Amino acid sequence: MNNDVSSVKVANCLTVCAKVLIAFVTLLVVASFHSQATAAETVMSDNFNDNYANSLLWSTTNVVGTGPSLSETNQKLEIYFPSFSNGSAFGAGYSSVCKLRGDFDVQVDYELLLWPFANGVRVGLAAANLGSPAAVERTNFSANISNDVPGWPREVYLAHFSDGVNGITESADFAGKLRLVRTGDQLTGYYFASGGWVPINTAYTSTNDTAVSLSAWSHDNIFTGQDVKLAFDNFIVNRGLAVCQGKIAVPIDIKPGSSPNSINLGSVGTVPVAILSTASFDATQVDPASVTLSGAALALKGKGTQMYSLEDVDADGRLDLVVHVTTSALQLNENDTSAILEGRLYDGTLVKGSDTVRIVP
Ligand SMILES: [Ca+2]
Ligand SMILES: [Ca+2]
Ligand SMILES: [Ca+2]
Ligand SMILES: [Ca+2]
Repeated sequence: MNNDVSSVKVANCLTVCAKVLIAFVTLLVVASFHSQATAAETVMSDNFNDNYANSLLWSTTNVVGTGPSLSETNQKLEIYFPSFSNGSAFGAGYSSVCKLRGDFDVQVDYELLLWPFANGVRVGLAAANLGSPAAVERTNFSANISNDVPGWPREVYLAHFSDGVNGITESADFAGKLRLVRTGDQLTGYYFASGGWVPINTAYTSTNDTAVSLSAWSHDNIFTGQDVKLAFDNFIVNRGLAVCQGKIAVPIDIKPGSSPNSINLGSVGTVPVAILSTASFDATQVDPASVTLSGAALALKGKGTQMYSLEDVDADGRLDLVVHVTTSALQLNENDTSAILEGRLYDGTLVKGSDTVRIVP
């Protein structure tokens, strides 16, 4: 079903909830700018299996109000609301350090681990910087019915976009998947059922670069004071271009096709490095003359020609840019385990990528 919520009281509550959500998500994003990201995957993913908060991917200090906590544990991102949790808004979550540019497609698994009926906690996958709500949720309207959308089922999926809360669909799921897709200026939310994605709603959205958050939240007037615990897992950016601190994160492959990427700093040759094209990124738009790898510029052939070529090194049907940099110019030492590529597109946009290296004598 696809319903406009018509009750004024409901609308007011949802408006407040929207403002609180935006404020909460904004807080998460502001926190993310303090992170010192140096590299990130072009298409981000995280299975949380290392039980360690990776500060290159996520802002990790996102707890609002009294009570809620989050931890990467049991190979998931777990969020816990003890019964005493309180605040006008309270919650916890992760927010991506990098932002997504243009069309994107992200999904995440969720699991409701401690979940009393109608406890008042919302669980959402959201885009944070679109200027209006952009969340797809497995939400739990409160048993305090008069404070929380009377007349609707308590356990639901919904999309909360620029057109308000829509697509409220009753659900008994204690585990499932949420997905958010931006195509042009349209945002669509989905949940997963019976082996397929079910669209919840589509609405107009901003095309701004946006961080993505995984979070859960509630409010004093709707939280029922019971322990609640849930988890996110298997976050995947299926499609998208990640922009990290103003630079497009590009996938690179030092010594294309070979691994480990052994480099002898004393050698007189060049090191090939490929900037790979993806569904969202065209490496042929990188200006070869702008590229450096750990400070080393392109090597020159006779007659001063820069050494680069366009070839499909990973056989995915897309041309990649392969450049050769002068080995002796690499600003690396024997303890380094990664090298950073920087450059510009022909339109001036900055790009950055990194790959592992093994320095050999
Ligand atoms: Ca996992
Ligand atoms: Ca981790
Ligand atoms: Ca390689
Ligand atoms: Ca390719």
